[in-house]
Amino acid sequence: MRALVRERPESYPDLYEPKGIDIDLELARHQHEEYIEDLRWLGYDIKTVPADETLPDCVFVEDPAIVHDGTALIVRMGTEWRIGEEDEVRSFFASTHDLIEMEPPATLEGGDVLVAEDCVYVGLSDRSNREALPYVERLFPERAVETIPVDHTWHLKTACSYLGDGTVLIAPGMIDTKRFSDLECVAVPEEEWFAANCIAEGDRVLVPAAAEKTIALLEDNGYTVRPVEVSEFRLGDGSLTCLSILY
Ligand code: CIR
Repeated sequence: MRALVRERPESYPDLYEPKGIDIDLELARHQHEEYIEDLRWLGYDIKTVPADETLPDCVFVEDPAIVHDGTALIVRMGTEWRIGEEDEVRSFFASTHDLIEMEPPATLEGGDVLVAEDCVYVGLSDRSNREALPYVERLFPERAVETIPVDHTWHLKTACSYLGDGTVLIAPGMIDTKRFSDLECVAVPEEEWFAANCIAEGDRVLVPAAAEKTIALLEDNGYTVRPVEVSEFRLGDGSLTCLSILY
């Protein structure tokens, strides 16, 4: 099992400073290093691509590619300031994976793709559109592809994540859970909506450290939980899955 992460650029705070959001770059560096250790604890070998200072959000490497079974789908990002992030990721996978390149008018971001055993759920959001669906079907020929409207948050996986074994963790009220027809939904407490984005591997799960109730909930459900400090990435509208491509 491998995880691709991307170094955090020094320019990361530049997008947020004008909005009055103060990101502590040194703390972000520390949290990113800890996050990498946490992925190792889950069993992942870590691969790293360098940052691009002209792309402040490039640390959120989940979004520019979706990787499955020896193939990397290189997306067209739906966010103008993030276009270009896919180049380094494409170069990384080019020597080891088949590549599928997305053409206009399709747009998709990895945060809108939730992969379960039998079905792939694609969030239709400001970032990802219906024209992207044939690409997802090509990447996952053995699975059904379903859509879920994303109206209340940025990406589908801002509001849910797959825990494995037919279970999805969800933030209540942020997505239509009826769409997960064959999955069991476990809801995080409403005030801990940000904890719906977790990373699970077997019975181990990474959970945002600030989500005390969710940590207790998952422990009660038999998981071994590792709390992860991601405050500086939450300030940039990211969470746990956003910081890696698991493949
Ligand atoms: C963005 O708005 O695109 C970034 N600031 C955050 C991306 C987080 N990625 C994700 O949820 N998959």
